[in-house]
Amino acid sequence: MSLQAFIFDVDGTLADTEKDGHLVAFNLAFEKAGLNWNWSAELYQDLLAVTGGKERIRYYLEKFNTTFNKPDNFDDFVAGLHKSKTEFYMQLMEEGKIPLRPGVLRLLTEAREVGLRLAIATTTTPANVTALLKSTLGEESIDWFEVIAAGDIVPAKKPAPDIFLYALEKLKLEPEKCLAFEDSDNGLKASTGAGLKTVITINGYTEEHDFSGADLVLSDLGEPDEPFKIIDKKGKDLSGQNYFDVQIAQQLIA
Ligand code: XBP
Ligand code: MG
Repeated sequence: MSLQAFIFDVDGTLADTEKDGHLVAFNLAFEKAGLNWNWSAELYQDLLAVTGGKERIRYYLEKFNTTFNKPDNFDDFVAGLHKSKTEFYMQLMEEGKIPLRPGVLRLLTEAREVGLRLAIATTTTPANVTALLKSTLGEESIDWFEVIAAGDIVPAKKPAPDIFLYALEKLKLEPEKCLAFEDSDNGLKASTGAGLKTVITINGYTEEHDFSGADLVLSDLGEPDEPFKIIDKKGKDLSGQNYFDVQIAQQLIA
């Protein structure tokens, strides 16, 4: 079988973590630091143009809060704020309120049954990835993924391809033998930049993004009793299909 592995993005792809997870955690960290920054869901849509929490805080100050008097040790200030945000995010994950998106567990299970290798390539921090996996799939699910490529492990975050290239290097696989799953334009630029065919599952923050380079655009991965919506089949014949499975994945790679 030419298809050897799935490489998953996390935020927006495995679970809808942004609005009810990361955004809440950012605002809790700002409040704890005594800052009167409170990012609205609308502002966060603009801020999501920049991946990486530390980079996003800098972007916010550059574009949306230019009057803030930056402290001397600004790098440490941002790093400290982001560390606090990550602690709040992990607490939110432990509360278990953010479920996996439709079809994710089903596809992961099918992939493991047929011997496909699994990897993660995400801009968020490793601690956030394991917190999400623990809260949704249990501790043992961390071992399902041969590679968890996350956050600052690479010099440049998405849309740079670095994180996907890192995952491919660790897998020792050519991109042609893998399929990537993403939710955003930044993520798609990163995966296609690494030579990967890519399935997009959109969400509220990304539905208007440009997915020209994608191989398939879906509402989500679907379930037998909760069919997906095909947003753009990119010329593929998906007649009679109600959910994304390994067989469709193999067609995309063939
Ligand atoms: C999404 C991101 C991350 C999260 C916030 O990552 O861009 O920055 O929004 O997490 P992906 P951090 O879609 O690649 O999973 O604050 O840990 O960066
Ligand atoms: Mg994403």
